[in-house]
Order: sequence, then C-alpha cells, then structure tokens
Amino acid sequence: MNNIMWPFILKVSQKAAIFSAKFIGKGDNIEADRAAVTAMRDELNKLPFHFKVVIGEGERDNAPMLFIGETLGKKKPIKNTNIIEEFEGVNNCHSEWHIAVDPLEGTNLCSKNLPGAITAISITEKGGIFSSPDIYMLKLAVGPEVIIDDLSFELSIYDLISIIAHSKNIKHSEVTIAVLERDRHNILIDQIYNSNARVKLLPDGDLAACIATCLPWTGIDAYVGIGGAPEGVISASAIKILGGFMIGRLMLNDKINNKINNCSNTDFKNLRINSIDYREFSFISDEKNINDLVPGKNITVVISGVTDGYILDGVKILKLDNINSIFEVNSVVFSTDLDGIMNVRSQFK
Ligand code: VTB
Ligand code: MG
Ligand code: MG
Repeated sequence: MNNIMWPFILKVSQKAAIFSAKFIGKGDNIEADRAAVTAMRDELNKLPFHFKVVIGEGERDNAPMLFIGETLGKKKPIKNTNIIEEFEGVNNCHSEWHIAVDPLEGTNLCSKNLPGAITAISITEKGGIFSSPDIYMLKLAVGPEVIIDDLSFELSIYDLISIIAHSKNIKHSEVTIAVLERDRHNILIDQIYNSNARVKLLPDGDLAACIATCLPWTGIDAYVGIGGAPEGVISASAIKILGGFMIGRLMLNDKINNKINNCSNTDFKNLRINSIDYREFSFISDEKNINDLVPGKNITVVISGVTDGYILDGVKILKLDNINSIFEVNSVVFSTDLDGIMNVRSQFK
C-alpha cells in the first residue's frame, strides 16, 4: 500500500513543516505546535482515506494535539485520479490506516530557533503501531550494523560501547552516544565520557536521534535514556524499516503523575544501565522490542525539517515581496515499499 500512500503522507509532512516554520524564533511553543497540528489535520482530512490517530502526542506538556482515537480523512475515493484507482485496486480506501504523529517534535527548538525541530508522521495498516499513551519511555536504540543477539537494558554502557566499536570496527573513542541533556542522565553522560567515547547532547528531540542511529552519515551510533514514549514508538517505526534495533520500557514520571514513588528496588535490579537516575520514575511495562512497538508490516514514516538539523535541513523561506514567499522543505521518506531512503526537497509558493 505504501508505495501509493507515501506521496500523500509526504505532502502532509511538508505542509506541517511550512506552517510551523512561520513560528521559528517567535518564542511561542504553543502556537508553533498548533500550526503544525492544524496543518496535519487539514491535509489528512483532504485525503480519500480513513485514518485513525493512535499516537497524538501533546498531553504530557499540555500542547495542542491530534487526539488519540480521532479519525481523519474523507474515507471515499477521489474520482478521475489514477493513483487512487490504482490504490483501490490494491486496497479498499475504506480500510482503516493507523497513524502516529508528532506534528512538531522539538517545540522549544522551533520557538527558540535552535537546530533539530522536525515534523514526524508514521502510518501502518490497522493495528500496526502500538498506541502509546503520552508518558515516558526508557529507550535504547542502535543501527543495523551493530551485531547483537539480544539488545537488553542489562547491558552496561561500557559493554554497549564495546559491542558498537567491535561491530563497526572502530575505536571506543569514535563511538557516539546520543543522550537527552537532563539531570537524570548526568551519571550516564559521565560514564560515556569515562569510557572515552563521545556524547551527542540533545537539548530536546530524541525522536530524530533514535532514527539517526540507522543513518550512518549522522555519526550517531546509539541512543540511550528516558524520553517521550510517543517519540519512542514513532522512531521505532523508522528503525524497523531501516533494520536497526530498539527496546523500550514505558514509565510514568511520578512528579507529573502526582504519584508517590512506590517502585521497589527490585524493579531496577536487572538494569545495568543503572547510571540513569530513576528516582522520579515508575516502570509500567516490561521491555518491549521493535515488533512490540511496531507490529506492522507496511510502514511509512516521513520526517521533514523545521529548523536545520543533523538529518534534515530546515524550511528555507525565500521572500519574493511583501506578500509572496517560496518555501523549500527537506524531507526524508522511509517506507517498507521503497528500496532505500528517499531524500526530498520541494518548493511551495
Ligand atoms: C523527549 C524529546 C522531546 O521531550 O522526548 C523529551 O524528544 C522528554 O521529556 O523533544 P522531558 O523534556 O520532560 O524530559 C521533548 O523534549 C519534548 O516533547
Ligand atoms: Mg515531541
Ligand atoms: Mg510535539
């Protein structure tokens, strides 16, 4: 299905990038997010398919969002469009496609005009993506070149670095691990420095960093740490297409959820990535592997740059006069129906 679906999803992603780009450097996270959400909703509603949102993102930080369970799309074919007729031949357009979105990942990055804000959308057949609530996830991701039988949170960070170095035939000092810059990761970050490996510190935006583990040109070999669960599942859908490995465990932040931390130490006994400060968190799931996170077989993921980043360029705005502008958008399409990765640059008036 997705060789036919991806051009539509690409357009949705491009529109979300353009609309949120209007809020780059304006200091207003909420309006930037709202612009992306509205553009995605409007574009999805123009399409002749039946979409159901299974990951909407936004509850955790009270941001505007596409609601989990929301259905979108016209659910009927457009006449006289070859591509749709072809699609109908393969699959009836009334069937339900599940979508996971982070319309603006890195709202702070966008509003502060810092690198790395993107828009992300993932689509599969019905039931193909785990419908994660907007909570936290402990994540570990590596790319396809890493030779590992059983990726596990029992690995110490030293072991992880050794396995990567060995698999890629590089020195420990050349291994780069991406980590969100949060107090809970301070000891983890020190351990990576002490192993003589490199850290890629992320102010925000671990969705892109997880995907980057499968894109050799980014120089990111692994991602470790606690970030958003929706971002975790969306990145897992791209990692599955790219043949990488990822595991995740759902967590609640007890401060946010007003819970007393009643997590016994036994919950952590098998975590040799014990350099993370778990004190504010409780696990609410066992380890999920990539197929638990993304059971789907037909998967398409599109990310587009809002601000410049290490995977994508941001939206370029060329002002023609006071009224007219041309926007150039850079996107990457990952799909089980494409051979390889498609890097697209498109201009819009
Ligand atoms: C990450 C990151 C997101 O949230 O998931 C992070 O990828 C984790 O949350 O861009 P905290 O900021 O609460 O630690 C974001 O930074 C924002 O959704
Ligand atoms: Mg996000
Ligand atoms: Mg977001």
